Amino acid sequence: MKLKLLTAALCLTAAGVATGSASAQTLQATKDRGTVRCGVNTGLPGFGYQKDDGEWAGLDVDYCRAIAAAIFGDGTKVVFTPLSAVQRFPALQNNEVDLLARNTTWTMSRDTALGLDFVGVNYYDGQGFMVREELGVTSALQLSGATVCVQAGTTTELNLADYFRANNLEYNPVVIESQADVNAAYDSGRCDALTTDASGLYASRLELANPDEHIVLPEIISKEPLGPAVRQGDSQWMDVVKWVHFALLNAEEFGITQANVEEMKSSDNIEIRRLLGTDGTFGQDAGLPADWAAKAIAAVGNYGEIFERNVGTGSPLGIARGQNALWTNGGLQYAPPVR
Ligand SMILES: N[C@@H](CCC(=O)N[C@@H](CS)C(=O)NCC(=O)O)C(=O)O
Repeated sequence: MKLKLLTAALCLTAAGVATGSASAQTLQATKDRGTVRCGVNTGLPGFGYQKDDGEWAGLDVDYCRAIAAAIFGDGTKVVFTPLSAVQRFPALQNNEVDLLARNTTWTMSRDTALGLDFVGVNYYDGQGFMVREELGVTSALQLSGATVCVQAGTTTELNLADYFRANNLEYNPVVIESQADVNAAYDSGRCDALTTDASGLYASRLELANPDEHIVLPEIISKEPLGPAVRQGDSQWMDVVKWVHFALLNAEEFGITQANVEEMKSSDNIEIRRLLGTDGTFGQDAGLPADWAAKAIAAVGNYGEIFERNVGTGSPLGIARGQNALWTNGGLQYAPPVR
């Protein structure tokens, strides 16, 4: 038990330690190299995973491609580095990747003690539980005495401890480094429950032998705002990653899609023309080509298109927009203007 807690503490605080500021040259280094180095999940369907043909896919993966397209006009100029939960922060701190787009929760300790900067939230999530339906449990509060499978080095592991302690429930955590092994342990019956981000539960369920035999319990026990992160101390690079995120959201708000982005460049709406680079010098001011946003949208579509394709109701994960709807549709996704 002590050892397991130590793993989590290491991951959240001292791992990799290089918490100082980044050399403020990531954009130039990226241009010189000709590729963006993106730290992604080792294999989380819908977010970051390799398809059967080896091609990377997922919502986070599309963010990497959008950034490459904004810089190079070409969304294929990305080197993907798969990282486990424990590996991800040292990889970013040690300059092995230029950003993390890896279902990573924005927390205060990661933003401060770990020397990272989060650029925004590309998926509002929360932690949940999955159990076998035959267990007859309908609430997480009935899990007293349960054995719970959880991945090491995650906020998940820490929230689990908080939740059971706060509710005076006993539990036995089974802490495992790789999510594939977490899923396998749960599937083999080693644990009564599996806990992770709700998005991850949908993905994990797909990988079980009989997905229909498992239910997700109603409690969401934490806030998990997931988003891209960069090294602290390089505001120019942070701006690039941040504004690509905002561009994808603004594109959805303005009805700019992968299919119509070219014609939208001559829209009567000046806000659209500013975003697409046919009015003003917004791209150049960020160290990017004038058509940075147009290229990003042409490569992967707007935020809504990215969401639907990878995790939406028409995808195998079947997730509703919910909190990830635009603010104009009652959701939380909101981007500042290109002005
Ligand atoms: N959002 C949480 C959890 C992130 C996380 O690593 N989740 C697991 C479960 S969904 C995962 O992606 N595992 C895949 C892997 O490490 O291969 C965090 O940032 O700590």
